[in-house]
This record gives sequence, structure tokens and C-alpha cells, in this order.
Amino acid sequence: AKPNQTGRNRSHTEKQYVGFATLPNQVHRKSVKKGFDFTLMVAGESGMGKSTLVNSLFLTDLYKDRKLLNAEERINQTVEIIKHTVDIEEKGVKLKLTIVDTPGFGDAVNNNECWKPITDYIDQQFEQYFRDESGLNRKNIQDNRVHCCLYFIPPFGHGLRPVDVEFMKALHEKVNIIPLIAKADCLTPNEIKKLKDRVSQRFGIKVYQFPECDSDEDEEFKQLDKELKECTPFAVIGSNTVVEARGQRVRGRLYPWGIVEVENQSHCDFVKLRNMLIRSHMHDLKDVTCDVHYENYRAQCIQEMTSKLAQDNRMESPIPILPLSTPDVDTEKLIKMKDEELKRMQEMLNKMQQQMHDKEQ
Ligand SMILES: Nc1nc2c(ncn2[C@@H]2O[C@H](COP(=O)(O)OP(=O)(O)OP(=O)(O)O)[C@@H](O)[C@H]2O)c(=O)[nH]1
Ligand SMILES: [Mg+2]
Repeated sequence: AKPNQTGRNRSHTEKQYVGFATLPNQVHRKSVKKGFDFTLMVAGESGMGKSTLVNSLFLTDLYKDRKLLNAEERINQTVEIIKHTVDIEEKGVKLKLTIVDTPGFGDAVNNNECWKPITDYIDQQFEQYFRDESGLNRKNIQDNRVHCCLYFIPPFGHGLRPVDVEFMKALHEKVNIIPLIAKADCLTPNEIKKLKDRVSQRFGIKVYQFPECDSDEDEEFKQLDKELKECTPFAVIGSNTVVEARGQRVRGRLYPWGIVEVENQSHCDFVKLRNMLIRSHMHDLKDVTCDVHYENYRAQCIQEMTSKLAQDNRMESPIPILPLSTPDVDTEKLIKMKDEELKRMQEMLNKMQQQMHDKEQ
């Protein structure tokens, strides 16, 4: 409440003004100090340009340490899950960005369960977080949970293939999936539109849903939000090379017939994707990860634990003991020490009570 300007009323309202209106500022300062983190994963068939795109996304050459012949070929085929962390700072705000690059499927004759290494990875991060959260040191938990997975759909086919559907279904309860049409420079605008329409039919896949725009947002914001939603699934182009276009040096791909520019909005939706990930929806992606996907995992875990306990006829313990791992030696030592300390304090208390009792008599 704003303090009123008139006499008696004013002192009355001032009394009611406690000061919690500064809370948003306090939260803001604290989170800026702490910094932000975000983990992004890429997945899809081999050769779809996953590594190239993440390299293009954050204006940092994640693969610059590799010594290879020329820039075009600097990115090799990804053969294992690789985690890159980059610290980015902009206007004093720190962002720790983690990219999880995964090897594409399709090299094996049999693509059965090709999503398994990826679902395992996501589960492992949840498990680690669950363990840390239930442990003794909850203050300094490192959050490695995957907040978003970009799934690359090939531009060559006629929509989603069975393997794409199965892959995304294996992931959709665990992570926010954002489907992308890869290598969009292979398609004409009409073909892109057609493929987008085909891919938008859901096939029972739950992809990340953009939140509803608040009705009190300004018109410009509403318009941008509408454009963003209409644009999905984003059609993207990646490139590791800088080329000269219209007198400027830009990230792009040089063909005998012309240049495609990664950041040109009439060439592809790359800029929309980046803005969405970084500027507008990062926080929501993290919220959904925490409130929906992690909660699912956690509930499932606890349920499994309690049913296991019930099976073991050990129902007398109402609090489930974490069976996820054997507690490490340090933790056990610490618990023992605390136990002993408690015992000593109890003894001291008994003694003091005894003494007081003696005095009274
Ligand atoms: N036409 C076109 N080619 C691209 C694009 N992005 C990447 N490429 C090329 O596609 C090839 C494979 O790119 P990568 O980024 O290694 O593909 P990947 O999906 O990481 O492949 P894996 O690591 O095997 O899973 C490279 O020759 C890239 O230069 C694009 O947007 N359009
Ligand atoms: Mg790769």
C-alpha cells in the first residue's frame, strides 16, 4: 500500500506499510549474487547438426580445444555423452551454462532402445539430486538436472518416424522436450511449413508447453509470445563458420548459390529459439523440471522404497531409509559423533538435575 498524502489517514496507512514490498528487490539481489545455472541437452539422429547448433547457440566455441584441420570439420562425430560447462557473464549477471551433447543414434543396425543412455543419464542426475537433498549437506547441492532437451527431427522425411516418436515418448516424462527441425536450409519455406504441420500432430508425445501469457502483459509482449507459439517446432540451421554477408561477418553457411545466415530470421528460427531459451523461458523450464519432472521421479522413488520396506516386513520404521546407496564412511562417522555428543549432553543434563534435586532436599 502506498502511504496516503492526507493528514490522519496518512499515519494510519503508514502503520500498515510494513515494508515487504521490497521483497522482490531482495530476491533479485540475492539471486544475482548467487548466479544462475541452466542445463541443456541435445538429442536425435547422428549427423543432424546437434553439436554444431549448440556451438552456434552460445557464441562460444565449445570445441575450440580440438586440433583439427579446418573450422568446417572441427566438430567430430560425438561418440559419448559429453558435458561442457561455460560461465557466461552479462551486465554483472552470471550464468553457468551446462551443455550435454549426446551421440546421435542411427549408426547401429538395430535402433532398439537407442534412447536408453539418455534416459539413464537424466535419471542419474535426478538420483544424485535426490540423494544430496536427503543427505546431511543440503546447502551446497549442485544441481545437474537436465532442464531442457532439444530433439532434432531430420528434414528429409515426411514427418516424425516411429523412432522419433518412441524416442520422445521415452523422454517426455523426464525432461522438457523441445522438438526442432534440423538443417532447415535443406527445405523451401513451403516444405518447412508442411513439415511443421506434420510434426505438430502430437502422436501422444508431451512436448514442453509454453505457459499461457499473463493477461496484464503489454501488447508487444503478447504479440511476441503469440509469434513464438505459432513458430513451433522451430526450424534451425547451425554453422561453425563465419562468412561475409552483406558486408558483415556472420555465422552462416556458404553454398555455390548463396549464403544462409544462422541469425537471419527470414532464413530460420534460430534467433527465436535462442531468445526463448535464454531471454524468456529459462526460468519456466527450470520450474517445470523441478515441479513436474523431478517431483515425478521423487514420488516414484519414495513409493518404491516404501513398498520394498513393506515387503521386507520392516514396517515398524515409518521413515523410509534411503536404500539408494550405502551411506559413505564420512556420513557414518558424522552421525556417530553427533550421537555421542547427544549422549554426553544427556548425561550432563541428568547430572545437573540430580544436583538440583539434592540441593532442594
Ligand atoms: N546443411 C546443413 N548442414 C549442417 C547443419 N548443421 C550441421 N551441419 C553439418 O552436418 C554435419 C554433422 O554435424 P554435427 O553437428 O557433427 O552433427 P551431430 O548431430 O552432432 O552428429 P553426432 O555427433 O554423430 O550425433 C557436419 O558436416 C555439419 O557441418 C545445418 O544446419 N545445415
Ligand atoms: Mg555431435
